[in-house]
Amino acid sequence: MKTLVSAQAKKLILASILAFAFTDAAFAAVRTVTLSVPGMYCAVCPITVKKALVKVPGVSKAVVSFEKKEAVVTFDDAKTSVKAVEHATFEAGYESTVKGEKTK
Ligand SMILES: [Cu+2]
Repeated sequence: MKTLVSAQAKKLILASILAFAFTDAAFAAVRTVTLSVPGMYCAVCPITVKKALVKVPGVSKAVVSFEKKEAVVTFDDAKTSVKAVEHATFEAGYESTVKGEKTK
């Protein structure tokens, strides 16, 4: 009886480890980077930058701050890259460089 309970417990532990691993894998590709966008000179600039960023396939979120002169971009690493995101702001007329990456 004792061994049966223990086997069930083991199964349960294994199941939760597997569930956790799958959840982690599903989110592993999502990255959030902060870009420095020094060329923004007025309140309309961040709107232009944001529009350019969300147009990139794979970008799910872009928060652009005129005050901080930076853009916080969340994207799917499997669909796009930091380079592509930087290029998007460049195409919109604003050069950007990666300042840092948020890690979970
Ligand atoms: Cu402007």
